[in-house]
Amino acid sequence: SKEDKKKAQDWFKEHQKTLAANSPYDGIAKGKNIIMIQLEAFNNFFINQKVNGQEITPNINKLIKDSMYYKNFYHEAAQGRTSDAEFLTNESMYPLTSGSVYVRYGNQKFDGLATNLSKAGYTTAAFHAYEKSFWNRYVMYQNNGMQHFFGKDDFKPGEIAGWALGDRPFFQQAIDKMKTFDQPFYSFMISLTSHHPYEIQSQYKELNLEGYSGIFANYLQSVHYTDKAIGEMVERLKKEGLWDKSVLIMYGDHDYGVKEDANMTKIAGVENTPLNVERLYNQVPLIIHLPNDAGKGIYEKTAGQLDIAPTIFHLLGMKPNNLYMMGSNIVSKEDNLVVFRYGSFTNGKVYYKASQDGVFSNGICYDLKTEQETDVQQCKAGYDESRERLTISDHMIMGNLVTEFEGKQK
Ligand code: GP9
Repeated sequence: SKEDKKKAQDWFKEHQKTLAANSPYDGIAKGKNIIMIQLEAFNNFFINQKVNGQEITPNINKLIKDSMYYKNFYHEAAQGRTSDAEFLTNESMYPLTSGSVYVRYGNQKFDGLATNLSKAGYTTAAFHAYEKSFWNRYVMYQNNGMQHFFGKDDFKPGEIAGWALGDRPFFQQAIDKMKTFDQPFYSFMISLTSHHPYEIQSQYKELNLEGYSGIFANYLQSVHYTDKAIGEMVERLKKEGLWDKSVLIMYGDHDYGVKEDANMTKIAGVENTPLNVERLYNQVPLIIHLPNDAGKGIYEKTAGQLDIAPTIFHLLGMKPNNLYMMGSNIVSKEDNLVVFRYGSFTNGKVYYKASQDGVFSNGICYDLKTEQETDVQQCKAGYDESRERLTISDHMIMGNLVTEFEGKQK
C-alpha cells in the first residue's frame, strides 16, 4: 500500500544517517580489493578450540590474531540456506519466511555490494565450483552487478573433497582468475567442501577424533580440511602480492544442521544450557583482515550477516546516496540488533527465542548479563523493532521497491 511504501522510504532515510557515522575505520581500506569468502555450514563453536589436543582450525586461528574477529556474530539465514546468506550479506535485506529470494525474486534488482562496487569502478566476480543454476545464482548475479560468474565448468578437474571440487583447488584456481582482473576487484567465493552430510574422503581426515563419531566427527574433519584450504589461500595471496592490497572477509553461511548439543558445548567449552545451545547453534565466525593488520583484535559486539555490506562500504569510505540496505556499519555503531527470520532476535543485552506458534508472550526472553530467563516484556521493544524491520524488508522484496524508489530519484 501507499502507506507501507512511505513507511519504508522514511525508514531508509533515517537509517542512512546512522550509516554515515564516523569511526577511525572510515575509509581505512579506500580503493582496496575486497575478497569475501562465504564458508559452507561453518559455525563458530570450534574456532580457537581444540579436540583431543589438536586445533580444529589452526589456520583460521592464526589469521584471527591479525584480524578483526567478531565472536558474537550470527547467521540470519532461513529456508533459502546458502542463498539466503548470500542475499543477506550482498544485498543487506532479510530472507523471506518461505523459499529463497534468489529463486523467487532473482529477476529483481537490489542495491547491494556488487551493484554499488561495479558502479564505483570495481571488477566484480562470484566463484562457486558447482552448477551455476543452483539457487538460481546465475540469474540473480546477472541482475545484481556481478560482471563475472565462475561456476563448475570454469574450474579444472582437481582433488574432490566432499561433493565436488575441494576447497583447496577451488581457492587456488579462483586466485589464478583474480590475478587477471583489473584492480580494484570484488571477489565473492562460496566454499562447498564442508557441506552436509560432511562425508569427506578418508585421505582428508586428519584429526584424531577418538570419542566422537558419525556425522559430528565428519563435520569436524570437513571444517579442518576447509581451514587448511584457507591457510593455503592466505599464503598464496601473500605470494601474489594481493594481501596488502585487499580486505579479506570471511564468515559462515548457516548452521551445520546437526543437533548434537552435548558435543557442541563440549568443544566450545561452555555449559550445556538451552541459551548456550541456541547461541552456539546460530553463531558463525566473522573475520575481517585489513591491510597492515589494522584493527586486529577480538570484538564482542553483536552483529549479523546483514551488517557486512554496510560495514564494507564504511571501510572503503564509500557513502552511496539513497542506499537501500538494512544492515548497520558495525565498526562505528554502538548497539546493534540481530533479527532472525522467525521472530527471535538479540541485541547483546537480551536474547529472545520465539516460540513455534509465533505468539510473543510464549517466547523466552534471556537476560544476557545473568544468562537467566527474565520477564518476557523485557524483550518487547526489541521484538517490535524486529517485526518492523522484517516487514519493511518483505515489502521491499515483494513489492520490487528498490527499482520503484530508485526510479523516482532519477
Ligand atoms: C550449492 C551450495 C549449497 O551450490 O551452495 O547450498 P545449501 O544446500 O547449503 O543451501
